[in-house]
Amino acid sequence: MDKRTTLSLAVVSTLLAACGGGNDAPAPLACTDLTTAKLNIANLQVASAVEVAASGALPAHCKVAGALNARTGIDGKPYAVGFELRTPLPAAWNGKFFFQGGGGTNGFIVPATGNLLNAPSGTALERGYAVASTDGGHATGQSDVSFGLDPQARSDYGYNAVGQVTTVAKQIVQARYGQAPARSYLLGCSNGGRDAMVAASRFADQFDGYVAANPGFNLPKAAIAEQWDTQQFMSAATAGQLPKDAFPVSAMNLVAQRILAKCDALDGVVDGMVNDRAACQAVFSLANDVPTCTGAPDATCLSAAQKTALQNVFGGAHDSANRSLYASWPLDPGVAGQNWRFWKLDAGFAPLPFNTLIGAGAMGYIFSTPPDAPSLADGGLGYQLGFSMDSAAAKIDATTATFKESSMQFMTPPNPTQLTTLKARGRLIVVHGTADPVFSPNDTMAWYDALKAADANAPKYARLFLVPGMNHCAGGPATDRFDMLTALENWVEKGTAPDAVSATVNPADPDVLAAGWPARRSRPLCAYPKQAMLKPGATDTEDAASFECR
Ligand SMILES: [Ca+2]
Repeated sequence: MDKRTTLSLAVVSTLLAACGGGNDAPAPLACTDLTTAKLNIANLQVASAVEVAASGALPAHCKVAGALNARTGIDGKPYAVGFELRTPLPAAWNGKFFFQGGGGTNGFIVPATGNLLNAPSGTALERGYAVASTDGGHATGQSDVSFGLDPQARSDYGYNAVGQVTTVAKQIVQARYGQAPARSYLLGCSNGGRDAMVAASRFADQFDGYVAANPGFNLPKAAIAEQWDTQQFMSAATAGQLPKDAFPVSAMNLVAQRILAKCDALDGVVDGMVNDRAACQAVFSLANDVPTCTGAPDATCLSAAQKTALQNVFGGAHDSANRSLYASWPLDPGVAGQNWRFWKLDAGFAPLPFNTLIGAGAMGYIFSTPPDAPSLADGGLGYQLGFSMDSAAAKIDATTATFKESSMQFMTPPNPTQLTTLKARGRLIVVHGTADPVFSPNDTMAWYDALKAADANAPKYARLFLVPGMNHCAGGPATDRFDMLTALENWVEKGTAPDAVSATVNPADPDVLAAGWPARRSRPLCAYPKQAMLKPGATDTEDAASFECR
């Protein structure tokens, strides 16, 4: 630093001090002093602020549990935006803030350790981040969707909880350390991926980067698809059968085998993976490439009814005038994955798909305006089968005097192809499994294509990585272990944009074990629209280095 710079800084410092900033900033507060009274933040109640000793891999830290905006809903129930903030000891803080996205319909506070999703190990807290999480504005529990009867609870779940908790958590971080975080990131999958995409649109002034994994981007539309899928699966069911019976494990295994027979080699190597998704969609056909049974269905064929049902599922939800209500789905060998089956056909802990067990209630209570508030005593199957793709589906866009925001308004990012603040200061990494059974990667690709059409420079601030074979957030026959936080840090902090991110298999994954893949298998995940293809002449087909993005 030369003399002139030193002098300038001294002048600035003096001026800041004169203005009440800089040198006379409040001293850091001890953990147990992070109380309601001492923080004195509007509408904040701190329930506890305690020092937590190091345990296992988790470092010693300060845990603050609190709530914002305690109130009574129009349903007479108590509500608040609950949150947790965990901050490393001052010497261990990396100077950064991490918001941990939620999941499902939220309803409880996930410990704010900073789940890194697909990273092979570790948490954001272990990496030195201050980490926040929220219950989304209702503490009704994991599967209670009745908060959808209160309009403010809907808005809190859709976007407001993330926005408010971020603002307050950063104020507490500032109080704890005496300085604001230098960088702020949001990482989440599923509804947490949606949190990230919504924040990249609504709260782009608050974050420097985001990882949105398998995002519930157009979640109310995806919820319509949950009703649609169950209707289609049941169209192939005989009396007394449920979706899991109409489509036994052998049926989806057959579909996966036929997809592999047609598409596996397109990427240069027969390895049980279809990396050339685009070419596969062009050449594979359920109608032509899966044998139709002439007698009773068995492991080598599907009945005409089964084929029709699957064609309708993969073709995507439509109304009676054949207008698309959501998106189509890629045909990928991951449709035989256990997690695919869990969501679409058989949750296992109950004889219905999870798309029924969570999807009926979410649709009827949270995404329909006014709420349908159906009985869910049958697990939601009756509601799903009676759901009208015309009148009921239209309720995702409806408003009333009481419910002033439609579910598409409170759940989806406003203007998702006009990310001007993000463009100016942030970076967005979106990750999506090509065999996600909940949110269609085709919907995510359509968004990204539209973003690029609106702004040819979009890859400078937003990139999409598809994970061949991966189910919802993880699982499926896939290389589903990868560290997107490090990729994001390198992009934001070093200016290194990710073209390819190395991924490995989870050797304990049941789908990987069933496929018999070696634990050392690695593949590059490629920035869309590129795909991982075997390099000409490469021989070690288990090594990511043998593949290139093209
Ligand atoms: Ca292949």
